[in-house]
Amino acid sequence: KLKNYGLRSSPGFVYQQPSVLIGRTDVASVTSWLAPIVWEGTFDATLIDFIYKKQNLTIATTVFALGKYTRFLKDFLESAEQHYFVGFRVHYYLFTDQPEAVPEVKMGENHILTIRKVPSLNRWQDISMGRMDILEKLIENELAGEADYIFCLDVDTKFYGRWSVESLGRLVGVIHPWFFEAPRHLFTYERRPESLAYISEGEGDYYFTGAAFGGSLEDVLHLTKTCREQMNIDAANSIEAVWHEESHLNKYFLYNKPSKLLSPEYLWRNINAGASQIKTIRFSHVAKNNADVRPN
Ligand code: 2GW
Ligand code: MN
Repeated sequence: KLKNYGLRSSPGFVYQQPSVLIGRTDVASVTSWLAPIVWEGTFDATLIDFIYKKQNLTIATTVFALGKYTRFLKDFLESAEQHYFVGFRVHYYLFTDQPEAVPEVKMGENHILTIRKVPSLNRWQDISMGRMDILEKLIENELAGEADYIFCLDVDTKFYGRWSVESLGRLVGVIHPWFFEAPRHLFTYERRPESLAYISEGEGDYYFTGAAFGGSLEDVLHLTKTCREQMNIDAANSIEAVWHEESHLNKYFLYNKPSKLLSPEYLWRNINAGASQIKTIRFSHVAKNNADVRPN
């Protein structure tokens, strides 16, 4: 007679058998340092939800909307409420110079929004790079005991599909939608050795977007602190990396390998453009008229 170790059939509901043999064959779903790369078809949403449900996690999520970028908030927030960590605890921290311009969006169960006023900035590069400093302070001073994971997202974006617990990990990077098929010498890393974001032509793993990254509080604190320090040193040396904090983020990920990577499903470039490997678009940049939203 078989012993059952006092357990009921675990985990107590029926789901498809995971296969040792069958998986995605058109894309890599693991890196050379054995971090998963998340694509449609690599996880069972029902099963992974079940596993994480018991942990009662809170996902802090930051977004910045200064100047004309407040116009993106309505679609960002409304679509997030349709697709982003539905059924899990989410605390959005929205940083803006115009709290009065934040639209009223109905939050789902266990989702809350905190609005923080920040000073307006003239140079857009300072808005983009300044996020690292604000994130560092937020995590350091406020999030301990309040959240378990954090994601930091661009606001000129919209959700179209599920983004949930399958994305959680210690340190999470998202592969940039323009470069996933490119050899590394073509990546838009910072190529001037004078910048601390410098990566030579023969180095690099993937090109990561600055528009979405995350992980545990501890790991993202270290990331934001390091990028902020490196950008300050660059500034003191009168150099600014070609893609600002995105360049420093890529340098950081070269030395601190992400424990999980999200495929370009998690930041696509344009909802109307396709690629055979992209079976579902979860989150995408929205088309923006730069001349219209970028005064300087
Ligand atoms: C204004 C003029 C020009 C560029 C940006 C801005 C601007 C940005 C702004 O007026 N107000 C504002 O709130 N932002 C915030 O910065 C907003 O959250 C936005 O999503 C984020 C990054 O700027 P964005 O979305 O225009 O940059 P992308 O989509 O062209 O960016 C990539 O490269 C950037 C660095 O150059 C960042 O790394 C970004 O995360 C990347 O996606
Ligand atoms: Mn953007």
